Amino acid sequence: MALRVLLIGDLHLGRRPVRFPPENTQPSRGTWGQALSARAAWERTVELALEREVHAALLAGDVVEKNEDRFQAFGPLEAGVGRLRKAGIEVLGVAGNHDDIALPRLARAIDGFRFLGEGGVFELACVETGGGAFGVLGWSFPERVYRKNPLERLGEELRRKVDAFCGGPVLGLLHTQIGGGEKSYAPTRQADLESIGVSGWFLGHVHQPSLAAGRVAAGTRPLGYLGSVSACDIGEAGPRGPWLATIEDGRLARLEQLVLTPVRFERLVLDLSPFDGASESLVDDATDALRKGAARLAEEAAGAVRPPEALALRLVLTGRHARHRELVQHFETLVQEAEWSYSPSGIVCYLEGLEDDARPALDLEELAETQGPIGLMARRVRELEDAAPEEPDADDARMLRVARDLLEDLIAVKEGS
Ligand SMILES: [Mn+2]
Repeated sequence: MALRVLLIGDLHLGRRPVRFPPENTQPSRGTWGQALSARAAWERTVELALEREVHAALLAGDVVEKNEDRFQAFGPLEAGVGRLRKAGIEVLGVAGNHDDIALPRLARAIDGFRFLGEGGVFELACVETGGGAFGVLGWSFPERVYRKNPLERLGEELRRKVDAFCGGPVLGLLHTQIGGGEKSYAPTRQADLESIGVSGWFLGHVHQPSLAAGRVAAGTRPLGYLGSVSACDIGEAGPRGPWLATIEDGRLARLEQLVLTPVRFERLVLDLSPFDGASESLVDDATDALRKGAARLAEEAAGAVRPPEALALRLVLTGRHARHRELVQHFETLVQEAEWSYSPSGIVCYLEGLEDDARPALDLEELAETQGPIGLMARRVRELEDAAPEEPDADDARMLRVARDLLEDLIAVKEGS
C-alpha cells in the first residue's frame, strides 16, 4: 500500500507578486491581488492534497511572510488545516526565519496542527496514518536570526532513534542554508545532513527547488530544497509548487512536483537580429514575435497540475539590430504603460520587465574610417574590443556596452542634426 506525503516549501502567506497584469484584464474570479496571492497558492495546495488523497502534509517553514502577518494568515491557514484534518490528513510543520514567532502561535491556536522542533530543538515525531506510519525529524527556528548550525543540537541519542525508527521511513524537515557561512540563516553542510539516517531531507529557505522529480532509486536518499510554492518575482522563474512523496513497502519510492503556482514567471528571449531593418512594419513584426513566444510559454505552463492564472514575462532582448534603439524604446513603453497582454490557453501573459542585452548593428570598421567624433569613438571602441578578453567578466562586458552606447549616442546626435 502506498503512503502519500505532501511536502510544502516556502509558502509566505501575506506575500504578493511585485507586479500585476494590466488593469484591462481579469482573473477567473476576484481581483488579481487575490488570485495571485500566496493565499491562493495555499488554497490550491489544500485542494490538491484532498484530490490526491494524501495521508499527511508537511510544511518546511516560512509558512507566513512576516510575524506581523499572522493575524491575516490565521483564517486561511485554519480553514485549510481544518479541511485537511477533516479528511484524515495529518498536518505537521516547522518554523523558518520568517515565521519563528508566527508559526508556533498559529499552530497552538489551530486544532490538529503539529508544530515540530520548538525552541530550536530537534524532534522526532511518529505519524500514524491510514496509509501506514512514518517519522518526521524536524527543527524550528527559535528566533528570527539564528546563525548556528542546527545539527549541532542533534544529540547522539536522537541520531540513534532515527536509525532505529521502526514505524517506517523518517523524513527530515528543516529550514536551512546548505553551505552557508556564519552570516547565513541556520547554515548546514551537505555532508552533515547526509550523516543523519533519514530517508530524505526536504528543505525550506532557498526558493529555487533543487529536488529531482521521478523514481527514487534504491539506496539513494533525496536531499534538496522544495522551493517556494508560488512565485513573486522574476527571481523565482520556472515551475513552482509543493512536492508529493510516495512511500511504498516502507521506502521512499517517488517524488513529484505538483506545479500549481497561480502566477508563473518566465524569461522570454527575443533575438532582434533576424528582423528586417528596412521593413516599415518592424515594430509590429517584433511585437508579433513577442506574442508567439508568450503563446509557447503559456502552452507549456498550461500543462501544469494546476495551470497559472497569469504568466509574468521578463522580456530579454538579444542580438544586433540597426534599429536597436527604436525597438528598445517600443518595448520599454509596453512595459511602462503596462497595457500589453495576450491570453492564449486562458492564461493572461503580461510583461513584468525588460532586459536589453541586444546591441546596435554598428559597422565599426566603416565608422572608424570616418572623420570627427564618430570616427574617433569608433576607433576607441574597436581598440577596447580588441583588448578585451575572449570571455569578458560582467564588469568588462558592461564597460564595453557603455562604450558602444556612447558611440550609438554620437550617431543619434549626428542623425538628429
Ligand atoms: Mn523563504
